[in-house]
Amino acid sequence: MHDSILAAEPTQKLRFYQKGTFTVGNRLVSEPERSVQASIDRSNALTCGHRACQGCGEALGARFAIDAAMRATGGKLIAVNATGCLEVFTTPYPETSWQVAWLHSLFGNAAAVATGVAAAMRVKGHRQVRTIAQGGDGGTTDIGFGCLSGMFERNDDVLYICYDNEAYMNTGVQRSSATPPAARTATTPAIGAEPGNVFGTGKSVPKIAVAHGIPYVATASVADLHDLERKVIKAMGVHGARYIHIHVPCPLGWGTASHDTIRLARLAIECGLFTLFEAEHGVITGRRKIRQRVPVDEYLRPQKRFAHLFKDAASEQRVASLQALADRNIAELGLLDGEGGP
Ligand SMILES: Cc1ncc(C[n+]2csc(CCOP(=O)(O)OP(=O)(O)O)c2C)c(N)n1
Ligand code: SF4
Repeated sequence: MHDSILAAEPTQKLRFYQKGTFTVGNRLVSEPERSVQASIDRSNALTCGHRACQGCGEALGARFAIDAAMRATGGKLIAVNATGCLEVFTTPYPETSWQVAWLHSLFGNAAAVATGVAAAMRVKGHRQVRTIAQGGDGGTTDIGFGCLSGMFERNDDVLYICYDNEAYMNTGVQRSSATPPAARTATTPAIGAEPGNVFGTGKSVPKIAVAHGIPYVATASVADLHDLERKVIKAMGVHGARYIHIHVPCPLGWGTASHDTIRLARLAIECGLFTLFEAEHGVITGRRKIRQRVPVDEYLRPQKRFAHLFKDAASEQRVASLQALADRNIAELGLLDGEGGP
């Protein structure tokens, strides 16, 4: 299963409409190409009964990611989880929704704790037991960033997964360094001459991970769960430091309908504000081209965090600035048909 998925990438012949959940699409592809979730043998590492909001992209992304990692490692997996929504909604004491060996670290040290777990497994001779660290964008791009960079720089044998919902959701939607410009959060209110998050701030941790030259970096999205599984399986086939950054819409923090999670994740990609790429040892080796380009306002309008951008004509310039950001992303990776690159 594992090898055949790898052999099938990246040119699996599926139509666009099949790319959402893959529950229907799965029946249309050959057995070896079906997703991990399509198998009755899936591990259900994150099982039912957790307390995520309806339509939580993070819960969906984590279930697919960890099940794929369980498949790739034959269940020999330890997951270290930073503080945040994923930790809180899965483990209200004394309950747990995890069916995988799972540790809660502090908010900012998941990468360091995972490094210790991986070293302990090595020293004890359990080399087949693999380690994952996971956390939200606040835990990853802000408070845990030093530990993460250390883990990359030492090339520790850990896959770190960031679930990027673009703010500190668990504590009431505060801005992180992954919050997009203009977005309203509790700490970037929609008031004043430049409402919402400030333009020209923030950072791209996927790009920073690439700059560390680690064996594998990928971005992924709940818009394409098959691609997400493929990237996790690929990452688990490699040793050393690996990083996957998954875009996960958050209905509560974004002010969106729970049934719109996948649609918004897809629009983020199709407008160019979130890009899908892979890199190995510091070199970009793959990117997902845009299939049906849309202007950024199609993605922004359904979200209450951007509602102030559509109240008056004076905000048009700010939407144009976001469009310019998307255009830059698209140009940087050559995401339109006919453009070159890997
Ligand atoms: C050192 C420390 N500071 C602050 C907190 C409070 N805290 C818990 S979860 C959280 C936000 C988590 O945000 P993020 O990492 O983006 O994950 P999300 O909840 O959005 O998935 C904060 C600030 C903490 N637990 N520890
Ligand atoms: S606040 Fe957002 S990330 Fe947290 S459980 Fe709800 S939808 Fe998921």
